[in-house]
Amino acid sequence: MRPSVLVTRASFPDIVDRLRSAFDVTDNPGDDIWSQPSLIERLQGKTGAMTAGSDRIDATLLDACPQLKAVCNIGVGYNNIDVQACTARGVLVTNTPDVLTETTADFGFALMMAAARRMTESEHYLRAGEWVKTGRYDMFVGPDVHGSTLGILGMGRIGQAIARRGALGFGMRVIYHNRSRLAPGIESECRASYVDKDTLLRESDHLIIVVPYSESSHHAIGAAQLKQMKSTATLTNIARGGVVDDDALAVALQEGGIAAAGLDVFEGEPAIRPALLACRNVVLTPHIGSASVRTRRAMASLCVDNLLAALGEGPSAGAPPTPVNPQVLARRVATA
Ligand code: 8YV
Repeated sequence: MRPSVLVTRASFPDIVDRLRSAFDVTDNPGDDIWSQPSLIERLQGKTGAMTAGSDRIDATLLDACPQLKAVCNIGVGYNNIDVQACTARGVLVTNTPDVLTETTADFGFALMMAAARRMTESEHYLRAGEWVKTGRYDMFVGPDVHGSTLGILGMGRIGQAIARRGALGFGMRVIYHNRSRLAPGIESECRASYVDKDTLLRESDHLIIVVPYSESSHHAIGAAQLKQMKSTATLTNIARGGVVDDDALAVALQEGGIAAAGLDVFEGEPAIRPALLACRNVVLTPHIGSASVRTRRAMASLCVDNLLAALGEGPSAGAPPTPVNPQVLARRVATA
């Protein structure tokens, strides 16, 4: 009997169709968001799942779906999945790194520039017909991006790609803070200097957050950290909701603690704090950092490759390209 798999979110039908050559596929063409009980129900009898950030895969779900062998997530981040619980039950987890690095760095840079140069705020003004009435020479002045200090919190692949854009394209001084310091060769290639977190907060003209979400990065930027920043600084979050304390950020934006923010991710998204919606000096986008056609297709394709291989199908059968918990594969080989 062919294995059955569940595809939880709609993406590119031609790419998802590749799964149909090997599996019985149940998908979600209407792109409904399923609650966890509904997800559990739909996963009954399924050996694999192609999941996204909106699906919570935890011990409760795994215990209710004992036949599940692979959870293949679209996205480099996988904080929606309890990887330890998966590993303990022999469930392979995969993600989609690398293919989105440059596209997401482009977007982070664009969001930072839009916040600094007040693009959303000034567009609202123009659309409201205010320009003809109240236009002034000094309207919407904001901080420069070129030649300023770019701070990066989290210096993985996307952080490094942002650093290169800042240093090489915009003549910025680039400083970063990360759990571990980069090798000297990578630091010099990115033209980025390692600093402690306090220095990063104090000296950045434009601070971009690219750190993965975990218990230890929860509210890494809260009221105390926002107070350390320059009142002329911008903050951009393209990492995950919850790394920044959105309530504290709304206060800082309203009170002039910082100049502006660019946010692509939110605590509790897709719901957005009303206090943030009320701020004029924030650019808000619906988690689209990786959303170029080519990259979203590449992510879906890598996810399909992972699912095929995880369940022993396709050209790399048994060796999914980007496993998160490869120890599950090693254990499968040892017990085969
Ligand atoms: C995804 C992301 O598009 O890769 C990630 O971790 O946040 C985005 O690139 C999003 O998670 C869609 O599932």
